[in-house]
Amino acid sequence: MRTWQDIASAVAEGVRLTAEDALTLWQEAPLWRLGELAVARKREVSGDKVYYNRNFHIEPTNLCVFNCKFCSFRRTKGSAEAWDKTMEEIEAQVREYEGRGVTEVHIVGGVHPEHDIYYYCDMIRRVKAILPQVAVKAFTAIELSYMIRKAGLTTEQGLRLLIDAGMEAIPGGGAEIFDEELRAKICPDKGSTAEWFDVHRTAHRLGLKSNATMLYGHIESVEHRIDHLMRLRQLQDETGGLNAFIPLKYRNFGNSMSEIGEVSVVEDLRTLAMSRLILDNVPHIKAYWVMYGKQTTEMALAFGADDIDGTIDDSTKIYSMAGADDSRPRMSVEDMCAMAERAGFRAIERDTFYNEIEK
Ligand code: V47
Repeated sequence: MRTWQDIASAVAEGVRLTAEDALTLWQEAPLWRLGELAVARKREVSGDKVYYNRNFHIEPTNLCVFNCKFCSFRRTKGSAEAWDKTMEEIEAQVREYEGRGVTEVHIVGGVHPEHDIYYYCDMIRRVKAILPQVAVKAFTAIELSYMIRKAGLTTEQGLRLLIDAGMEAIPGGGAEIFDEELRAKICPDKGSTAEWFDVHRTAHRLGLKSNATMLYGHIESVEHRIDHLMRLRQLQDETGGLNAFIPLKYRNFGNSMSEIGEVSVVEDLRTLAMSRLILDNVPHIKAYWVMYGKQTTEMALAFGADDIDGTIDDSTKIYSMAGADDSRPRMSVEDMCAMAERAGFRAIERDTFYNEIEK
């Protein structure tokens, strides 16, 4: 077995990590060295830039046919905390962003038992009618797979309908952890790993870009995380369709795995750095500030992240319901620029496709 020092030197020269070497590096290299290697890799891709965007989320419903053990967001029908927004409510939310320079709307929610793919196509059309210049990044692979199968369509047919309605990119959610045995424990009834890959692979073939996530810090081991990242690296070798990878730290408030606790910030930084090093073919590693909180996000920039997500404007509840620092997450452009500068980088506004926005 090679030492972590040998592996680090090889990585610095651009050698691709094997699963075995990744494990040694992850477990044995000191934190500062992982940061050094990951930032050097980040610089090859995005120089001294750190990306952010002006975005908001629509969470149409928190009713869900699935019952994932880590989820703090889901409510059952009849609960006082359940919601299922009407189209008029969604349109009213979207109208608030007219003329405000927003470039992306992220639409994700529970997998509703009744709404079908035609309902979601209508939703996208209504959003685009109000904000035509805004990119619609919509629905996790699990929501997509469910609505497409329920309509009796193939993945390609379903995605084509949504693309015709105006869907332009797919967010990374629903990936959780790809290992099938673990998935059966933390989200037994949820759409499978195979479904997640089928949706993303088909989307890439149709020319859509997508993101990928990994839910970590629960019952998985470092080996499971490496397996997850290797499967994504393989997909990216095949299709090149992934824009960004987003490690999502399990937050333990208000769900049925709360007794597990949360991993340390040091573990977050190791996971970010190792994601950057293993995923040598995915251009962007996103430190999602809503989930990490602002302080860890700033530190993440010293561990290979080059994207912090966006302004959000208090439009998502998934993380505040799971115990994240900000109960009403919003960040100004000035604060995002200041954060990037303090970390020694230059903040660049981007659109969904990482085109830079001219000032
Ligand atoms: O798939 C749910 C995660 C994801 C918890 O693509 C939890 O740009 C931690 O995917 N603790 C949805 N995580 C969010 C998501 C996302 C977020 C921001 C940007 C993008 C992007 C995608 O949230 C779910 C699940 O993995 N999640 N509950 C929890 N208690």
